[in-house]
Amino acid sequence: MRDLPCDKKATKETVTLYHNLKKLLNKGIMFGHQDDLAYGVGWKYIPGKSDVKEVTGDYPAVYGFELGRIELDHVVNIDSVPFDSMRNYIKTVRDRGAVITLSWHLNNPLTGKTAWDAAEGTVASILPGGSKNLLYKSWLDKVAAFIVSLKDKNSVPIPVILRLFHELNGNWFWWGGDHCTPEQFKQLWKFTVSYLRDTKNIHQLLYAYNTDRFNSKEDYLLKYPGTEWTDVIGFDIYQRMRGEEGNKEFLKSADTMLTMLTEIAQERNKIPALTEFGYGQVPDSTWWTKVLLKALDHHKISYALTWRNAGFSPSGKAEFYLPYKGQQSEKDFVEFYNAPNILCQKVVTKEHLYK
Ligand code: BMA
Repeated sequence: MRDLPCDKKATKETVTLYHNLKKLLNKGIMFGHQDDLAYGVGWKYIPGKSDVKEVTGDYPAVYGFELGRIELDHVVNIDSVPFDSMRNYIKTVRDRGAVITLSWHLNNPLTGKTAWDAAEGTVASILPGGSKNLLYKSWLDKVAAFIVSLKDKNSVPIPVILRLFHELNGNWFWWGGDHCTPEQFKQLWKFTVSYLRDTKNIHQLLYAYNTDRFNSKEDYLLKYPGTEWTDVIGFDIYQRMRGEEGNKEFLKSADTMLTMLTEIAQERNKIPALTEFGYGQVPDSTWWTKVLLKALDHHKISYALTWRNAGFSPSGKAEFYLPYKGQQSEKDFVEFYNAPNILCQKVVTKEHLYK
């Protein structure tokens, strides 16, 4: 039988991307960055600019964008990126032959507050028969409309990896952890995929299931909706502890989880990825090669996506995960970039992932 994504009617380009992502597992790990083209540390909305490009001379191979607030009809997302600009970035990176993944910090449909408002009963309320099911469907309609508007220069739908209900085993989001049963989560997953795929007839999506840190394969799979409902599987991990001890802990944890993840992926014919990671402010000048690369480089995963370079807020708070010009880990990041199995745009463009 032909190996197809979980959408059996996926467009030709989506199926091609799916096969090429698998093929590329033997070549290396694509490097990704959230909101790479929109802003970085000290700048916003400068055409062509990217912190990855500033430091390495090359763009990432994977770009993450975020849908949060689309459900409210806002013109800008949760991180102030206009959806119209996002659409253009996505077209640009498709032209470059790079990979696109979308996340969605959707508000809590039961309380109207943010994604972090983990009110009990939210998941149950949006399942069919629940009081907020209609509202949830109207939100999915808005996501669907945005996705359908993603077309390349030949008007062909752009394939996108949709990373739904991320960090699903953590307790911080309303869909996470103890806030619903495994059964409810699986129902929510299947309902959402089926609504986008079968009701809205969208066929340009690959679906990514992703947890936060996990302890065992059983733990990882507790809420797994099944082979026929996912294409990419991954997890998110952040280094929270600084210094040597923090480095050791991160390396060991990431390495152990990547081993489990790649085994699960092999057993289920899925594409493994490190769907989100970071070490806030990268306060270590050799973290990229001495810690991250050591955790990653012997694992066959599709990509590793680092979170957004939001920069410094007026109050002096900083959020960034990648070096910018002059940041202490800049040189080491270039070394990381030069590692033979770390792939950025120059390599990936030549791979023709959509052809
Ligand atoms: C979080 C932080 C927030 C951001 C949110 C949604 O991890 O980066 O600043 O608003 O993701 O992208």
